[in-house]
Amino acid sequence: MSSTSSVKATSVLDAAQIEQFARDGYVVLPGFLDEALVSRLKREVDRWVDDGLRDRSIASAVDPEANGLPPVMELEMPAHADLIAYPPLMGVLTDVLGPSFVFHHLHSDRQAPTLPGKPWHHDYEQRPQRDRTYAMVHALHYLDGLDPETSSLVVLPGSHHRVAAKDANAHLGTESIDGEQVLDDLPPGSTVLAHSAVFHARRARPEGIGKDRYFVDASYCQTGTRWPPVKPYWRHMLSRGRELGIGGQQWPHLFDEEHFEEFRR
Ligand SMILES: O=C(O)CCC(=O)C(=O)O
Repeated sequence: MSSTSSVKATSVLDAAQIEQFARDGYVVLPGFLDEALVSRLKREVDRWVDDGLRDRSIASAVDPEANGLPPVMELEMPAHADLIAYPPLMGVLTDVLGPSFVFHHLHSDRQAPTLPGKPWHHDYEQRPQRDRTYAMVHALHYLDGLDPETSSLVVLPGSHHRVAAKDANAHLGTESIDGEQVLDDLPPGSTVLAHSAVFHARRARPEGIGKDRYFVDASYCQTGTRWPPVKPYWRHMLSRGRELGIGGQQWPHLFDEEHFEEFRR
C-alpha cells in the first residue's frame, strides 16, 4: 500500500477531538485557517465566480463532450492549492485517516444570500452504499465563518455509522431532526471536518440572510480501496495536482490515480 506521506505529519487534534470525530462523525475547528490564507482564498473565490470559471467547470462536468476540459480548475489557483495541502489540515487528516490518504475533489463558491438551503444528505462516495470500512472526509471551510447573516450547517451526530443512500433523508428537506447539531456561529477561517457519510444540511435562515457566504469544501479518502470520482475530468485534475507539486515532498502521493475507479454518471 502506498503512503501519501514520506514524513510523519504533526498531530493537531487532541484525544477528545479524535474520539468525537469517531463517535459523532465531525469535529469543529474554529479559526483554523490563518488570516493571510483566508484573504488570498477570498480573492480567488471572487475571481472563480465573477470570471465565470465556476460556471465553466460545472459545464465541463455536466457535458464534457460539448464543453471539454475546464480552462482553470480550483486547484490551479495558488491559494486553493495551498489550502489543499495546508500543513495543519494534513495533520488533522493524519489524525483521523492515518498516514495514507488521497485528495478526492474540491468545490469553491461564493454563495449568494438568495441561495436556498440544501436538503439532508451525505457525500460518501460508494456504489452501491455497502459499508464504511474506509473513511472519506470533507473539510468544510467557512472563510468568513458562520453568523446570523448566513445559512447554517446542520449535522446529525453519529449518522455516519449507518449505511444509507446519500439522499435517504432528502424527503425531510432542511427540517429539524431529533439530535441534530446546528452550527451557526463560527469565527472567520473556521473548518468543520466531517466524515463524508455524516448526514448534514445547509439551512437557510427563515428571516432571510444578508451577505455572501464564502465556502470551500475539499475531500480526501483513505487508501486501500478504489473510490468513485465525481468529476469526469478527474484524471486531468489529479495530473495537474501532481504537475503543480501540491503537497510537495511531504505528500508525494496525494494525487495518485490508482485509488480511483472509472468515472460513471
Ligand atoms: O453549505 C454548507 O454549509 C454545506 C454544503 C453541503 O452540504 C455540501 O456541499 O455537501
